[in-house]
Amino acid sequence: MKTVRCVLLCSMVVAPAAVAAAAEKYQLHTFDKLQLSDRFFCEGASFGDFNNDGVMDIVSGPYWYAGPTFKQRHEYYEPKPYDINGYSKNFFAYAYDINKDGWKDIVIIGFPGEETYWYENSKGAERLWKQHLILKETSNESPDFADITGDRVPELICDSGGHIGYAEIPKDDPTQPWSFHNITPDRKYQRFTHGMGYGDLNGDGRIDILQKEGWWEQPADPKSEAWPFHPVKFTDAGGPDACLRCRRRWQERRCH
Ligand SMILES: [Ca+2]
Ligand SMILES: [Ca+2]
Ligand SMILES: [Ca+2]
Ligand SMILES: [Ca+2]
Repeated sequence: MKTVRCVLLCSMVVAPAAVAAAAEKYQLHTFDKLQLSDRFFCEGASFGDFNNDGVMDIVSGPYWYAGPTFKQRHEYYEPKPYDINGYSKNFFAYAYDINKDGWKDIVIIGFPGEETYWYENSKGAERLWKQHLILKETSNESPDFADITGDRVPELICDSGGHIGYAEIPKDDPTQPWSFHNITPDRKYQRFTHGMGYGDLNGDGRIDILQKEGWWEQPADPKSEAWPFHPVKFTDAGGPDACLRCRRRWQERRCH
């Protein structure tokens, strides 16, 4: 009991000094909250300079909001709000100049397993942006739009047709659907497959793809359909497609 009392007393004495030291070392940063809309249009949002004024704007759902106030919104596709108790068809947004005309376009990955489109910037004209199909099936719940081939141009990274792979922007005509390159055999990956990431896991300068049960090593030619697989048990979360995010839901048998 004496030992316990001593520890408690010491803690009481030391704690104020420790707090003071932490206060000197760390600074509290605060953020302003800005509500763009009171309707449900999308799961994700992003940012980019869509009117070329040098100020970042926000894209959220069917609108982009002009910075720095983000009060003026512009439709770039027909707005359609969704039931907040369900899901939208707009899961991820990215800003990138797909057709290299100097104006940032918008890539929208829809509901898992469905189409991905890009919207061609109207270059200042107040009208809906032209929609172009990228891929008919973008599966996995963690797709991404990032450069994995090392040419500083992003690819759509996802599952499609049961494989993991990527789709590049067509060099000759980006308005045409993009080709999907498999990097894995058909392992029946499906729309709600969870957990996919990328990074250079072996330090050879080439970006690899990882998932729950291992990682796929990018070979010298990324278009090879046989990226070597290295099994690693990154997690023992239950279920064939489970990730930590929905481990609890899986245990409750409510996960996909
Ligand atoms: Ca802007
Ligand atoms: Ca463009
Ligand atoms: Ca690339
Ligand atoms: Ca690598």
